[in-house]
Amino acid sequence: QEAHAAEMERTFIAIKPDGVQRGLVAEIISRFERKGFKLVAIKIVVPSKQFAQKHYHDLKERPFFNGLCDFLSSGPVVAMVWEGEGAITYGRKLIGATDPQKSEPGTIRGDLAVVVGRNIIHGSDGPETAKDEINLWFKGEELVSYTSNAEKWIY
Ligand code: RTP
Repeated sequence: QEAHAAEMERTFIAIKPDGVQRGLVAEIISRFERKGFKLVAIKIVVPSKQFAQKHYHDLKERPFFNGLCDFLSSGPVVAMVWEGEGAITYGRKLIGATDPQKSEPGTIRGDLAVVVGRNIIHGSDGPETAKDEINLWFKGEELVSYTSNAEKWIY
């Protein structure tokens, strides 16, 4: 039981300030929940600019880095960890392409966002970043292991 939970794939998902301000928290959580992923951590925080810079450190050479960090630290962010088979890759699929003009209808960004600078959600892009981002945003004890009965029916 415990070992199984420890091996299960986890991804870091954040609803950015625009998603929170627009009242899309429940809509976004619902999509991950209905898919069959398991919510193992959640909190609402206003990240400092320094924290945003840490989160986006891979993008520090990009021209939009400063504006992006200002934006992420401009208001409340809902930080979450979702668990399940393929949670990282499929989470990205649920989210859709980075630029909402290119994300398919049916995806979170395709259905709910319009421009790349206000694309409402973040999701880890691979196993290494998922681990780093979960460690950056959460303490170990904030992750909750529990058995979901639904796992008997949804894989
Ligand atoms: P995310 O990490 O937020 O899920 O986004 P991503 O991997 O799909 O895209 P990435 O290239 O890592 O960019 C991270 C975030 O930077 C903002 N961005 N702005 N041209 C621009 O103004 C621009 N390009 C990217 C977006 O908010 C993107 O999600």
